[in-house]
Amino acid sequence: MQKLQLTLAIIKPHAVSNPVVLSFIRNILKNKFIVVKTKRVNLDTETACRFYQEHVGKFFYNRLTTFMASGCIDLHVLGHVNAIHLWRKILGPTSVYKGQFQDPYCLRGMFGISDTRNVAHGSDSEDSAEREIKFFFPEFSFYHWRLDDEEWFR
Ligand code: RTP
Ligand code: MG
Repeated sequence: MQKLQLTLAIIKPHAVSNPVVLSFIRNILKNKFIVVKTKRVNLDTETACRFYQEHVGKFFYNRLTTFMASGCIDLHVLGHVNAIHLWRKILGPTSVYKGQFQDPYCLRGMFGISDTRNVAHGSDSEDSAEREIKFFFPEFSFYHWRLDDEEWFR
């Protein structure tokens, strides 16, 4: 049995508000992952600050949390045997500038505007994915999802 790994993808406000970019991203999600859950929200700054708690004190914390509360974001729980790595590979490096040189076809390289407006977020480990999915989808049952894993690969 192959275990289905889950990750949280967050499409940032500037990408959600651009129909061309959004439809490009949605096609990737649909073709490469099992899209388990999707929700569009407009965060308040306090919630954005709680979500990005690990970055408190860093120089980009205020601009990141303010930006994430500046418009709608799309939240996606994505499933794939290698979901965390695959989504982060598709995203590319945090730095848009690096992305443009290292992998011009990564999402951040193609559609990133700055290191804050870098298109999307991806969980960086299984622990982060579980914490982040629970943060936005408190009702989500990992237990039942795991029991169903095998079904997807028959
Ligand atoms: P993410 O969490 O968004 O998937 O991005 P990441 O793992 O590649 O990067 P991380 O270090 O977790 O940073 C979270 C978000 O903070 C902004 N950031 N700006 N040098 C900078 O200006 C800088 N470093 C980080 C980015 O928007 C990044 O997505
Ligand atoms: Mg990160």
